[in-house]
Amino acid sequence: MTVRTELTQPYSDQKPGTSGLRKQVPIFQKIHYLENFIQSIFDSLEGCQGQTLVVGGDGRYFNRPAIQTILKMAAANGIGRVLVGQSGILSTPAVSCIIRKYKAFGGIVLSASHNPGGPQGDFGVKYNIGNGGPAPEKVTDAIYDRSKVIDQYQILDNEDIDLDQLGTVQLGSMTVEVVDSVADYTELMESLFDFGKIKQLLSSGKFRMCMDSMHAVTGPYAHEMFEGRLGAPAGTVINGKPLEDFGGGHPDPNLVYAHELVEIAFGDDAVDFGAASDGDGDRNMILGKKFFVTPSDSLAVMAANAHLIPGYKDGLAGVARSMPTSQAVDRVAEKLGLDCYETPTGWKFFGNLLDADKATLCGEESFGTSSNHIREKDGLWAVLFWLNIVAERQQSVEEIVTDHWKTYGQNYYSRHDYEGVASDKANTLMDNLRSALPSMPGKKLKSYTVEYADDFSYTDPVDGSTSAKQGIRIGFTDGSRIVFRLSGTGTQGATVRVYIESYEADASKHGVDPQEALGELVAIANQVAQIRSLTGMDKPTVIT
Ligand code: VG1
Ligand code: CO
Repeated sequence: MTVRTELTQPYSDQKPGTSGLRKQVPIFQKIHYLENFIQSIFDSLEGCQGQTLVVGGDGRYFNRPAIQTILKMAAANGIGRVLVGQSGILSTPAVSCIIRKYKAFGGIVLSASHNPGGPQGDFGVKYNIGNGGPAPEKVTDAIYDRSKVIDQYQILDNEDIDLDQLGTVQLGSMTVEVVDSVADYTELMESLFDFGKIKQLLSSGKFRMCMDSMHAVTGPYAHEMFEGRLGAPAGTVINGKPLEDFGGGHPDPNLVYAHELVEIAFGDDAVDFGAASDGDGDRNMILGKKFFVTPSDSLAVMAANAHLIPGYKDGLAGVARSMPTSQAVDRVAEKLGLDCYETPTGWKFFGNLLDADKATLCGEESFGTSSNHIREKDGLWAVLFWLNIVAERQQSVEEIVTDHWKTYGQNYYSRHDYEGVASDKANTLMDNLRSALPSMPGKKLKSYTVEYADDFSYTDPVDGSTSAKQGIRIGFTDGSRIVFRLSGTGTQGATVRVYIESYEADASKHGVDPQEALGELVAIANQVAQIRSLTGMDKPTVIT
């Protein structure tokens, strides 16, 4: 077995986005494309020689060959040991869990999350650091800088290893341990939640749930957890077999793409509780019987009820949300006397707050919530959190949420996505907004008055690093907001995201359709950003 040095030429488009490098599969299959990026990671890591890495992915097309390449390159680059999930499968939260549990140096997650998979679908590579979380910007910037000048990479000439067989094999001087994909993660969940109580609920015969794994990575985890340990009847988990193309679906847990679950939770014989997770298992959607929980509300309800959960019974250090996420959790924090942090979009910005114990719970409007148990968002954790709340309170999901609104008021919230917009048009839209910002404060737009208008800039309270241009915010005197930003996870053209929020304290006005409640603000968003004329679209492609 010899280490081979391959000469290569740099690609100019390997800048990681909101969550790693995401490209269409044929791009990753271009000569040396994957290898260049992986070598750029190794070249940017100081002190990784002899250390342990964790490697796994969501099982999508190209997962297996990519893992074989990464293992041979890790061995050639002097990595001491790699823990790889059986059959190449590890959910994003499981990678984070395993990095932390075994004190690994870092990990490589192979996923394009909620983007479709298959030979013409998307693939992605993300590097996570030793705390188990996505690499911060200074690391991803270093990787990108390296990728622009890379001229060679190292790889071991060796046969592929058997990823399906649990156990240890040698790859040159590096040890590869093929580990059980679900065991460590399941053990962590059992340490946080009252499995006994949840089991009573799920096996009582009086409470029916449906978990839609969308043919993505959480299938094996969900089968083991809900039908295995928690006594839910077989069939509780649907679409539980991970497929390379997710069965042709779009593994994004929202009301549009998780339509099978939506029919089960909103149909004539509706279940009491529905949940879905995304391609790599870090997102979640929570449904009650004919009731949708807005992700921003989900975070707020979790914060308000955390004391009911064994893992959080001693209280929270603080909470954090991404800037576009609704301010529902801020109201809970205020009442409970907790610090509340506002970060840019992307889980990497929560890492320092969690490490410094400034925040315990974090969340994003994009169906992502998690806590300090790992350093990624965590789909099944959120499902268990909700089940534990339901088991404790013995109330329905709808009752829990409407009670919450009575106490804290309701933050009406919606996100409108305009996908597949030409990049120059999307940039013009943002530039126009930016230049209009100084003239906005004090302006009257329909019945609203602008209080502030800015481009969000974040200074990390722990390491002092700043991240500018993180989204345009227009805030109104009554607390309503409109936020505009461009997606950093897409692979074709640009996606304009518009986030709209208003606050309603009066309980008699709660529970209205958000599109109706937010109608005037939506019209204002269209007007100030000239969305129709610039994108040529008269309505969003996805509304969540
Ligand atoms: C989107 C979401 C963001 C999330 C990111 C990664 O990013 O808005 O909240 O953290 O996806 O999630 P963007 O830049 O497209 O808006 V995942 O589950 O794709 O890793
Ligand atoms: Co994801």
